[in-house]
Amino acid sequence: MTDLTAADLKADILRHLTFTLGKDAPHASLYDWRMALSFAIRDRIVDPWFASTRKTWESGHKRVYYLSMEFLIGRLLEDATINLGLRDKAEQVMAELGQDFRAIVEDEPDAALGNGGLGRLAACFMESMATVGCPAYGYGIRYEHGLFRQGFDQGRQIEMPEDWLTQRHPWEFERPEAAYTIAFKGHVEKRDGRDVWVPGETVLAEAFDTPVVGWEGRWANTLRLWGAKPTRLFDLDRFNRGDYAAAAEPETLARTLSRVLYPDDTTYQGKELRLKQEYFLTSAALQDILRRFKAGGHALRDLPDHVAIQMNDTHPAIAGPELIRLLVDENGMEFAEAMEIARACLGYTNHTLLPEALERWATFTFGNVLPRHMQIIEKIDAWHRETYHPPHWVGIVKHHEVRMGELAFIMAHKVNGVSALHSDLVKKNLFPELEGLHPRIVNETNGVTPRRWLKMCNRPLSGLITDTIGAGWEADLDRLKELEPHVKKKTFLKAFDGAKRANKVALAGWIADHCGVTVSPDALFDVQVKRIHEYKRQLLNILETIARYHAIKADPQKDWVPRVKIFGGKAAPGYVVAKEIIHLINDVATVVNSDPEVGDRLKVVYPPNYNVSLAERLIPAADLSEQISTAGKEASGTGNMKFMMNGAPTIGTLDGANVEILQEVGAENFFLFGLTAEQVIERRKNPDHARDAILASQPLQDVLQMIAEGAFSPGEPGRYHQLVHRVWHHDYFLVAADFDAYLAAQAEVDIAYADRARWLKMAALNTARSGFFSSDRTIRGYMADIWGLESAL
Ligand code: 26Q
Repeated sequence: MTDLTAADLKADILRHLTFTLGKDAPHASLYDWRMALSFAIRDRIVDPWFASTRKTWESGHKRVYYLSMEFLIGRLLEDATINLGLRDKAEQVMAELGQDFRAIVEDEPDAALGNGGLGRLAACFMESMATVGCPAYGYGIRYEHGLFRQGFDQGRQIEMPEDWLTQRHPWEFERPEAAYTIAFKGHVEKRDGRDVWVPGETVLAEAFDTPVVGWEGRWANTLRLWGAKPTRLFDLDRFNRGDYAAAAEPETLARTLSRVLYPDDTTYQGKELRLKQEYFLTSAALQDILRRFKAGGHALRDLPDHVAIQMNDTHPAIAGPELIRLLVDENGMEFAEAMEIARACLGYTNHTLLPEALERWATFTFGNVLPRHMQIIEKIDAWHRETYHPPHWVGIVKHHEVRMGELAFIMAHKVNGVSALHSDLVKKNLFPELEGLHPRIVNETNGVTPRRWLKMCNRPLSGLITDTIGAGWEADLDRLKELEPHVKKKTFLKAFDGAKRANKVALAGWIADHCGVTVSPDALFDVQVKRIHEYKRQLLNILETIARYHAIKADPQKDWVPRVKIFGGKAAPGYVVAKEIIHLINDVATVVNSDPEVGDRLKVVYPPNYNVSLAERLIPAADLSEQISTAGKEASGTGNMKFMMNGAPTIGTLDGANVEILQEVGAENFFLFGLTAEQVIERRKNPDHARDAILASQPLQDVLQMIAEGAFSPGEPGRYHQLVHRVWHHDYFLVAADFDAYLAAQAEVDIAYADRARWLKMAALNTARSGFFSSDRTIRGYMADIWGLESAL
C-alpha cells in the first residue's frame, strides 16, 4: 500500500493538470480532471510494477502468459484507486478541488474489448494474478473498437460503433520499441532440405502496456495489447503519382487487423480476417515470450521451466503450430523435441460445448493465410496418429477442415473446463477418445474478483462486511463465512436490508432518469443480464413475465408481491432469433408499464447497452439472480457468482457453476427448477416434447395465445407468429418443457420474499457462503494444477 498523503496526491493531480494536460485549474473540464487524477494514480502503480518485474527477473521465477482474444476490462480508475488503498483520499482531494469523485469515475469509458463471460474472466484473472503474486502477462489485441454500443429503435436492437479510443487512454504505455513482424500468406519452399516460408504480406505488431495492480499494491503485472501497423507506412510512389487513397493502402490494410472485435460469441463463421487476428495476437505474443526468455540466458530446451502459456479457448490455438515453427524453422530444433517442449508449456481452457461455437477452419482458407502452419498441423496430426492410433474419426484435420479444439487438446499438457459439470461434459461428450488415449482434462471452476464485484461496486454492503468481520476479507474471501453467526441477529439483518435498499433506491433513480420508468424500491428486483442467446432462455423469463401480467389482470386485488423484471444484454448483430426476443421483451415492457391496472405490481425494464459498468450498477441492487439456461449448455456462468456475492439468491437450473453455487449455499437458499442435463437429452427423444408440455399447461397456452394474437404488437399482430411457431415446433432449448417448473419456482420466490426475515437470511447467507467464487481461488488452482508455479510474494 502506498503511504501517499492527501496533500501529495493533490499536488500530483495539479502537477499533471498543468504539465501533462496543459490546463489551468479554472478552465479544466471533467475530462481534464479525470486525466489528471488517472495519471496521478497511474504514477503510484509504477513502483510496485517495476518492483514486481525486477523481482521476477532476479529470482528467475516462472511466468504465466495468458493469451486471449478478449479482455473485457471495463473502467480502470476506481479499481486501481481502491487496490492502492487511495479511494477515500482521492474522493476527499477531489472534493477539495471542487470535483465530484463519482462523476469523474463515471466519465471514464468502458474498455469493452470482449463479448461477455470469456473476456470478463480474463480481466478478473489479470486482477487476481496480481493479487496473489503470480508473475504474469496478459496478451491481447488493442481493438480500436470494442463491442458495439447497443441502442433500441422502437424496441429493436440497433448497433453503433464503440469509440473508447477517441479520448486519450491514460492507463497504457506505448512501446514503439517492442514491435514484431507478423507474416501472412505466400508459399513454402524447400531450401537445403528445410522448409522455408516466403510470406506474401507482413504487418507490424506494436505493444501497448497497461499495468494491472493487485490488492493493496503488493504486486503488479502487465496487460500487453498489440496494435497493428503497416511495415511500410506509406506508398510514396503512388502518392507522388497523385493517387492519395492508394498511397495510404498499406496503412489501411494493416490497421484493419486491430480495428474491431468480432461481436459473435457463439457462432463460428470462418472469416479470413478473424483467422488473421488470431494469428496476429498469437505470433506477436510468442515472439515476445521467446525474446524475453532468451534475454534470461536460458537454453530453449528449458522453456517449460520458465514459461507457462494459457490459451483462452481455441482462439489462440494457433500457438501450438506457431511455437513449433519458431523452434524448428527459426531456431533449428528437431520436430520431436519441439513438440515435447511446446506441449509442456501450453494449456487450453475450453469455454463451450455448443457445436456451432467450435472453431473449424476450411483447410483451403487456412493453407492460404498460413501455408507453413498448415504443413505443421498436418505433421502434428500424423505424429499423433502414429503415436496414439486414435479411431479413424478422431484427428485435427477432417473433411477438409482444421478442428481447433482437437489441435489445442493435442498441443496442451492440460485441458480444463470451467465448472465441475462442464469439465465432466468436456470429458464425456467433447473429447472422449482423446481423453481416453492421453488423459489431461482437469477442472478449474471460474471465479470473479471480489475487489471489483463486491468491494468497489457495493460500498454499502462491503462497508457492513468490514464493520462486522473486520478488514482483510477482500483477499481472503473464505472469511465471509464469519458472517454466518451474525445472520441470526436482527440488527445485522436490518443493516443488510439497509445496504440492499440503498442500492435499490439508487438504481430506481437511475432507471427513472435513463429509462423513463418509475419503479418502487420495495418491489422485488428480478434481474437477468447476459448475452442474449436461445440457450440462456431470456424467452422463458419473458414468457413467465407475460403469465404474471395475465394473472394480475385476472385478479388485480390479490396481494401480489411487486416485481421489477430487469433485462440486460446484447445480441450478436446477425443473430435474428435473439433480436426477436429483445424486440418481444421491449414490446412487453411497453404494454405492461403503461397499464394503469397493473401499477407497481409489475414493471419491465430493459436498459440498452449492458456492459461492465451497468453490471456494477445492477448486480448490487438485485434481489433475485436469473440463471435459467437449458441444463448442459452454460459452461459455467460468472454473473451467477457476482449476484451471489452481492446477496441475491438464484433462481436457476442445474447448469454450469449453478451446481456448485447450490452446493455452497444450500438448497433452502436457492430456487432450483428444471430438467437436469441428462433429462434434457432424454426429453428431446420425444419429438412432441414441446407440444405435450404446452397442452399440459394452461398458463403457457394463454401466454402463447396472447403473443400470437398481437397483445404486445397491436399494430402488427403477426409480428411474433414465427416465434410462437418455434416454441410449438422447434423448441430445442426446452422452454416449454421447463415452463411450469419455472412458474412454480417463481411462486416460491414470491412466498419467500413476502417473509422479510426469511428472505433477508437467505440473501445474507448467499453473501456469507460465496467465498469459494473468488477468482483468487481459481488462479491458485491453475497455478498448482496447470502452470506449476508458486506465488512470488
Ligand atoms: C469465435 C470465433 C470467431 C469469432 C468469435 C468467436 C467467439 C468469441 C467469443 C467465440 C466465443 C466467445 C465467448 C465465449 C464465452 O464467453 N463463453 C463463456 O465463458 C464464460 C467464462 O468461462 C463462461 O462462464 C460461460 O458459461 C461461457 O458461455
